[in-house]
Parts: sequence; structure tokens; C-alpha cells
Amino acid sequence: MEKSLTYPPPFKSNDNRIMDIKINTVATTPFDDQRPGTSGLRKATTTFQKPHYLENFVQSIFNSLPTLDGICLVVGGDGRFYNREAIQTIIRMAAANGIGELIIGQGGILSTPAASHLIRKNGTDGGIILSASHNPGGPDGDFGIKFNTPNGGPAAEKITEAIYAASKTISKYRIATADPIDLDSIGETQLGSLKIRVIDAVSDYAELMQTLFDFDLIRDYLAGRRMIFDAMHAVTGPYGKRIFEEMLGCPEGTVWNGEPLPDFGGGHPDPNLAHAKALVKEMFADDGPFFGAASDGDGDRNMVLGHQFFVTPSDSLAVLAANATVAPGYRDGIAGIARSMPTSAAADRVAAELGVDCYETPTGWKFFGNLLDAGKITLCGEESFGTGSDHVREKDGLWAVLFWLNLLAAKKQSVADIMLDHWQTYGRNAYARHDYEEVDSDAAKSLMTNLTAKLAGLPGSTLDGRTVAYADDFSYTDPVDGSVSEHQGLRIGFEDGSRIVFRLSGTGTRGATLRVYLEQFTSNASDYSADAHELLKPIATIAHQLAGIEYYTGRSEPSVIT
Ligand code: VG1
Ligand code: CO
Repeated sequence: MEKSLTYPPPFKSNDNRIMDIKINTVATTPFDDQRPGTSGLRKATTTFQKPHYLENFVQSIFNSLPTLDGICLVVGGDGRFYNREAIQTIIRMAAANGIGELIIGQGGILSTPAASHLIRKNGTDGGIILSASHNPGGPDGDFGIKFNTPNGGPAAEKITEAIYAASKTISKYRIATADPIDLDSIGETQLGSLKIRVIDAVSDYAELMQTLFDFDLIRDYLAGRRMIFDAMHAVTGPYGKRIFEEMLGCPEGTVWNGEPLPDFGGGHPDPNLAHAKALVKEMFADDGPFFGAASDGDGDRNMVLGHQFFVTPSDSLAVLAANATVAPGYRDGIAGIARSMPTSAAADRVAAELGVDCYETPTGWKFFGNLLDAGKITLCGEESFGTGSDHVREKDGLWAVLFWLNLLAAKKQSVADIMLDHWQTYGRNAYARHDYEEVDSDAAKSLMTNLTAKLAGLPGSTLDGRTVAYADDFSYTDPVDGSVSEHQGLRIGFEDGSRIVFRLSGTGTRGATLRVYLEQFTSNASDYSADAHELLKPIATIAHQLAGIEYYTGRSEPSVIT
């Protein structure tokens, strides 16, 4: 881990405001629903607004740390409704718990990858990220909170389980009485023994990007070409404006929806074909831009589009891996690749060609941390619009967009041509995810139980003309620390290279969300121009029948296809 700043960072005493505090110990009782999911604790905003709810969880995080004495944490969020209130609470609790310093993004804003970078760059003891990522925000939307460890990544399961355990026995929390801290002015404030440093949220991140990509090449290439970056009124607005419009010379207006809003402008800040509709329409217009991209609520997801062309996230990981050396940060090649289990095997084919290892992990970025820290992988990704590398320990939306721009500038080809070339070399893993949202939780569990019981009998049998090669309940043993994570999704693989995966979401907040992941490999050139959904129709039908989706959920169609 690089530590380019000294720690603790120098304290500028001429610029601080000193505020007195009174420390209170508040009696509380546990909530029974504070188990972090795929990515932190995510609940309806109204749940977080219940008296003691946020405080209990924050104190549970604190109670599970080895020490609090004088430690430094990064704090920031995606700007959604309740972000500022939550940060003020965390500040007062940090002051009362003997924490030494908080580094906070201006306005309480930090994208998830920028927070990860700040933790690493300043060598802090971790960070708290306030986000429900791609879930809608606002008083009727969702809120979330996540703890990241000193490597910059989401806490591993061992730690999230310790936080959960602490939340079940909590009886008191410590909080200071103090005036709200000004989060909008850059500078330092002293609150009792706690130093609060409000910093520019964008600069360090933008600097990091300049070390990884050839900004001069990209700037020259973009001159006279039109691209769009849709920040979806979420956290990447300020990052996108600085990087695309100020540093890379794109005209004003290149960044769409660039102002972070507490309710994301009423939208669903999830960068996919279903939720970034206006961008997709513009990209598919006859005179549409050559390149378009979008990011999610907290800036860790990305969607990449060419003119009249959509790149699946699984393909994006494979293409970036195959061409990594075009970018200065990856000029020496990559050590290995990891993908989450439901992500298509497109990256595996590239890894095999490059002669590097490819790891298959459970869903969620926390499972990449050990592999990245151990230097076993350089790139990693998920089918859910997440791509990243060892530059931070979170997925990184803008990083992926810049990587694509660097690639386009180096190859001087369209997005569609790059993708077609890739398929001609490696074959195509046609891919889609079908989500059944807000289904009855018990019905979803019954579906999974019933399907699990069928798995053992499937291998060797034939479903609609396809022979099942394997069927299992995915279990992962971390190659670095040996920890085992079970029940990570049901996989059914066929001899022809197609695959169906079933999982229940760990980020949804209402009922259950059933995710069905469909993959079909083809090396038949006539399939390269075909619609993925056409190619996947036969296995979608198998999935429906095998799991009894309509029987259990009452749904004949998914709510969202991505
Ligand atoms: C979803 C995605 C998963 C991703 C997670 C967090 O989880 O499927 O790949 O890591 O969201 O992404 P689940 O359990 O609902 O399938 V983010 O951008 O919401 O932090
Ligand atoms: Co996100």
C-alpha cells in the first residue's frame, strides 16, 4: 500500500476553529436487523431516522475496532437525503469516543472510490461511507452505511459479522453535545480532542487518475468528438465536471445531471439500460455521440456505451484486461483477474490467453480485497456494472470510463469495432441478468430451497436438449486467508458452455429480489451481431421452468433486465 503523505498529517493550527464539547453516554437497546449485506447496512431512510438506529450501528462499528484512541477515519457519502445529518452524528460520536481525526469530503460528499483512495493515501485506520449506492434516495428511498478497513476496501465478512454481533448486545453509545460542524468550507475544526479536516473531495482522486491514464492522448482524441457522461444527479457530478470538462477539455454540458441532489432528481441512480433512459436514447440516435457513460449513486458503478452499442459489464472487464497495457498505469501487464461468480466467463478466456490466474469470487467487492492486497490480481469486476483495479479497493465508475477513453484514443476504433474484434478473438459470452424485485421473501426462500434440493440430481440430465455439466451451491474458500463463504448462489452449467445462476439480492430493502443470471457462449460469427436476449431466450425458458419462477413468485416476466 503506498503512503505518499505522512501520518498523522501536519496540523495547521492557524486555521482551526476550536469548539467545546460535553460527552454524554446514552442508554440504548439493540435492533435485531443490523446485519450488513452485500455492501454495508442498507435500509429505508425512515429506518435510519428511528431514534438510536444510526447511533447504535456507528457505536457497533466503533466497538468492533481494536482501538479508537487517536485513530483517523475518512468520512463521506453520496450526498443523498440524510447524508449531512448522519455525518454530524458520526462527528459527535467520534469526538465522544476518543477518535483523533476525521477527514471529510467538502459538503459531506465523497464517491466510494475516492473515499477508498483517501484511506490509502493518508494511511488512515479506515473510513465510513454513507451510501445506499444504486438504490433510490430521499425520505421514501433508502440510506446506507458501510465501514472500510485501512486497505481502503469494504470490511471483510469477519469484520461485518463482528459489527453485527456488537449491534446485538449494545446497551449504550457515546455522543457529544456540540454545534454542527461547517462541512462546506475547506479547513480544520477542533471538537474537543477530535480534529476534523474538511477537504476538497475531488483533487486527490483526479490526481490519481492522471497517474493511471494518458490524459494528453485522451484530450487530443476528444477534441472535436462528442461524448456524454451522465452523473445521474449523484456523487460523480463534481468529479465528472473536473475531469472531463476542466482537465480533458470537453465542452460544458458534457456532464449530464452533474449536480448531486438529495433525491437524485427523483431518479433511480443505477447506470443501466433501464434506468439511464435519456442517455441510452441519445446514444442510439442517428447523430448520437461516439461515446457515452454513466455512474451510480456513490460513483463505483459504470455503464459504457458506444454509438448505438451497449457493452455488457462482463465484456467490459474482459476487454480492459485484454488491452490493459494501452494505459500507462498498466503498461507492465496485469498479475491476474478476478470476477464475481455470476459475472460471465469472458474474462476467464482473456486470462487464459495472457497466462495469468482468474479467480471466481462471491458477489460483492469485499471478496476482492485479499486478492488485491496479496498482489494476485490487478483487475476485477462484476456483472452488476462494477469494474476496478488495484489502484483502490472499491469498484470505480470514472476509472472504467477513463480506461475506455484511453483505449479508444489508443486504438482509434469505435466501441462497437473494439467489441467485435474482441469476440472474433475470444468468442462471445452473451449475457443478461433478469431481476424479480420486491417478491415475497418467504416465496423467494422456498424457490431457492426447492431448487437447491434438485441440484444433486441435475448433472448428466438433459434440459430442453442441453446436458447439465454441473449444478451446485457456490462456496468460496479465500485463497489468501482460507476463510470460507457458503451459499453464494446456485449455479447450473451446461456442456455447451451456457450457464444459469440464481441468487437472492443482499442489497434490496423491500421484500426479496431474485436475480437470475443467464450466459450463453458462442463462437459462431453470425451470433456477433445478434441481440443478446434472442441468444439467451432458450436458457431463460429453462431457468423459468426449472426454478418454478412463476409458481413461487407469481411473476411471468422479470421487473428489470440488465
Ligand atoms: C448488488 C450487485 C453486486 C454489488 C452490490 C453492491 O448486490 O449484484 O454485484 O457488489 O450490489 O453494489 P446484490 O446482493 O443486491 O446482488 V453498489 O454499487 O450497490 O455498492
Ligand atoms: Co454503488
